[in-house]
Parts: sequence; C-alpha cells; structure tokens
Amino acid sequence: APRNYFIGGNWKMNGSVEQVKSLVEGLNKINVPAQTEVVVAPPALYIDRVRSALKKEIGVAAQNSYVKASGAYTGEISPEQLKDLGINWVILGHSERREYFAESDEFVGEKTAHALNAGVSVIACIGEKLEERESNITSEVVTRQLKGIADKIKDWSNVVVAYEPVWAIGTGKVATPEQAEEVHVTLRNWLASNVSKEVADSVRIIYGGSVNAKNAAELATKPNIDGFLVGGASLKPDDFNTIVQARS
Ligand code: G2H
Repeated sequence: APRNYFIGGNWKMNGSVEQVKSLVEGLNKINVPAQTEVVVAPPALYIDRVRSALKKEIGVAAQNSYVKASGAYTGEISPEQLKDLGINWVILGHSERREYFAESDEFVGEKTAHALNAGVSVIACIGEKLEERESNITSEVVTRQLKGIADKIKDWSNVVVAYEPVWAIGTGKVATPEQAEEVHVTLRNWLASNVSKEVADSVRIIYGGSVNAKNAAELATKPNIDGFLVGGASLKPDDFNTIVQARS
C-alpha cells in the first residue's frame, strides 16, 4: 500500500493570542486532500485553544513531552496530559532540543517510547550537522539517531520519521531532492535490516529544513519523501496550503 502523505507544521516558539487566532482561521480554509495527513504543532501554551478552534481534519502536536505521566517535574508536560486535551501527536528529538537542551539519542528514544505507550503518535526528528556532512558521516549519524529510537520501541505504526539536516534548518538552504532522497533511502534500508522490511516499507519518512511553497513540489516527486516538517513556512497559511497540496 502506498504511504499517505504527511505534512507537519512546526510553529516553534512563535505566536501570540492574535497570531494563533489568524493562523487557525487560515488553516480552517485548507482543503485537506485525500491520503494526506496534516498536523500542526503550536507552542504548548496555545495547544488547547488551537485544538478547540481548529477543524478536526487537521491534527495537533506538541513540540515536546516528558518520560513520566505526572509528578514533580517542573516545567514539563506529559503525553498523558496531551491525550487529556485531545492532542494525539508530539514532535520529539528536534535538533533544536538536541542542541540547546542537550537531548541525547537515548533520551529521545525513551521519550518516544513513553509517548507511544500513552497513545500519542510521534514525529521523531533526526539529522546531521554541517560538519558531519562535510566529514562524510551523514549515514552514521542519522542511523545512530534512528537506532536510539529503535532500541526503545517495537511498534512503528504511530511513528513518522523526520529527516532534518541541521544545516538546512531555518537557513533558507534546502537540501536538494537528491540529497534528501539519498538519506531517506539510507534510513529505509537501515530499518529493513535492523527492524523489519514491513516497517521499512510502511513508515513515513518526511523531510524538514527550509521547505517552502516554491521547493515542496519538486521534493515531493521523490519516491521516498513522504511529506514535510515545515517551520517558517507553516506560519504563512497560504504557503503552508501550497505545501499541503504539493503532491496532489
Ligand atoms: C526544521 C523546520 C521545521 P524550517 O526545523 O522543523 O524548520 O522549515 O524553518 O527550516
């Protein structure tokens, strides 16, 4: 069976009450094509109001969650709490969290396992830095990050893998379709050898890093690119809509 197209919008730490209201109005006008899943990730503070105001065809994700259901973990939120608010997705392991909040491969794997056990689907992010690409260790880095997740989970049916080369994030420097496709194939081959052929064939692998209304359609022609995780362009509803329609 073909893999459904998946478009995530990662708002990062952007937005205000006013901006969130207008983003939701814009999103509610999007016609979500068949075989396409659209999920947006507002900052945690705005999640509840976004879920309440956004049409049900569009999913909502948190940008992070912790490895406990509740307790004395000041500042954290749990996947169980997300579920309580009708939030069925979480982005984990984003490079900004790995870099600024020292999240290790192992911790990202633990968070992924905890979220899945709580019934929250995961957009699991991996990607190499510029110096790693230039040292020709991209494959080692991304498969090591993927192994951090594979070591902790068994069921991949509620996981979307997001390949986001760090050098392409927020820089305007998008990976070429060939560069992205090459890594996606590496990841799928690793899954086939180390998890199962079935998981390798069925898991969505999406690309992130400076995706915009102009470059999405060409990236979407690649057979192993199953969609996008969109940062900056997800804050512009018209551009985000163009990306949502890019494969149809
Ligand atoms: C990568 C991406 C979204 P942007 O971080 O996760 O952001 O599209 O702004 O590069």
